[in-house]
Amino acid sequence: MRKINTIVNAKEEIAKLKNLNCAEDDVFFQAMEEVLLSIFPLFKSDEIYNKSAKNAIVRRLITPDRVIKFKVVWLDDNNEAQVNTGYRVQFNNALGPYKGGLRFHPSVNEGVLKFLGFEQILKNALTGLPIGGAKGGSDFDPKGKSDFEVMKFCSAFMRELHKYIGPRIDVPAGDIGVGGREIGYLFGEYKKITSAFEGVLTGKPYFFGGSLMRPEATGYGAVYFTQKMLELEGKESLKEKICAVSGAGNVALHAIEKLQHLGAIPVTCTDSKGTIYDARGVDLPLLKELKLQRRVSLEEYIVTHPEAQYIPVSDYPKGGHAAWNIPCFAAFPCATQNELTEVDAKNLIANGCQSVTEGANMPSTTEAVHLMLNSDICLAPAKAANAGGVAVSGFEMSQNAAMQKWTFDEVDAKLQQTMEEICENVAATAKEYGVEGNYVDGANIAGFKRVADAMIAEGV
Ligand code: NDP
Ligand code: 2IT
Repeated sequence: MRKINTIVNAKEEIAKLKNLNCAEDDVFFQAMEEVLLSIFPLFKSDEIYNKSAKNAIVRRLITPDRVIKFKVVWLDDNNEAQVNTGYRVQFNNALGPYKGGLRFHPSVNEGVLKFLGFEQILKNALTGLPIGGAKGGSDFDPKGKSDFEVMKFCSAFMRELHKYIGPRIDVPAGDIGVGGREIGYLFGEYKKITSAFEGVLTGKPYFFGGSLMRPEATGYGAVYFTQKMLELEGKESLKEKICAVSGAGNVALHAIEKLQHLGAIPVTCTDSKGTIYDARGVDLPLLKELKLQRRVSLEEYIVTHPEAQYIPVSDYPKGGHAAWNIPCFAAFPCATQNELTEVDAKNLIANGCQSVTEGANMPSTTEAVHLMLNSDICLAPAKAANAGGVAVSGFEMSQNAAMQKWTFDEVDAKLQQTMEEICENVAATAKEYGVEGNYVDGANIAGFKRVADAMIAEGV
């Protein structure tokens, strides 16, 4: 039998694994390849992971425990039936109950949710909390729907999903298109069906079991991570520095908020239609009004701020994005996958950017990651830098189980401590495995070690 430490060409091995359960152009393949390229050297250098071969750890890690796919039928405001597809990818529960968000967006398909669920395994492992990895969602588009339609969709979605989840089994939360409103409707339906008031979802509104500062957690956490990384790498702090941020949703708004608390100057934000560049610093109260209350396009920003610039997608640099073309000290991609391309990485490097923090999941393309790792940029990978959201979800599970409510300051302090510990662990792991300063490899190796150790200890 072939021993894993005889692998000489990781790329060859990955090409074989690719055929098992993903298409070459799939985002799942992109996520898997990056992790496997980071961890294969580990098998050569670390005897204990020879155990991985006989336990088929890699093969088991890249294969979800189960992929649940279901039909969701709901009535729109004209009383016409609409049909969507729902999913839950329960990837790995070696470390705890399946845990991860739900995404409602027309681009959702099995490949997208497998990539997100796979990333979630290692992210959740990095938090040090007892949570496994999962992701779910639907191709339903909440945009342009009335509250009532969103409620009816969420109820129909939960009528199927409830069969597969539970506070000790699988605990979904929010992601793109799923915030407090959707979690509230999903929770209400779960409660009606099961009669159980229990912590089956996180990201709940505070007054029925949510944790204070869960909405802020991912964005704040990404900034806490960046502060620590800059300190460890001997770079200047964020104070008074120009920052470019993408997205205008949960993660972006709170990254902007924390950057402003620290005296940094975030000058951009984006949505799917365009980019705002406000050289004086973005007006956060206005942004919150546009995106959280009125749910309108960013173009409206310039109605009250004509001195700011609105750049529609049609005017973006060829193959790139306007936000990454603006000179900045630190960049925070916080919208969606593959929103920072090779063109963008070249622009950031040319403009002297010092750090890129992935608030979104896998926002940088493979080519962009490669360029940034070979530049002066410190790259904070998503599975470490945006783990603050799921960490506070873990705190919400603790509060629900103990029937407790923690204060905002308590949760904030625990979040900051968690992000700093993740950052230090990732940096130390990179150093230990001979890739000092490479936070991508550090995060992949550190996360993998925790999950692999548990899988081996739990047996086949
Ligand atoms: P939201 O739905 O709150 O906001 C998403 C933002 O990204 C919106 O501004 C949206 O613009 C934009 N966006 C979404 N899809 C696209 C696209 N295809 N092209 C361009 N812009 C797009 O989501 P979140 O802020 O919660 O999530 C953002 C990212 O952060 C995602 O990658 C998510 O997986 C990740 N993340 C989220 C966590 C959380 O706790 N919420 C935790 C960890 C990671 P528009 O409104 O025009 O669609
Ligand atoms: O990508 C993510 O980490 C999330 N969307 C949050 C998951 C969670 O369970 O809080």
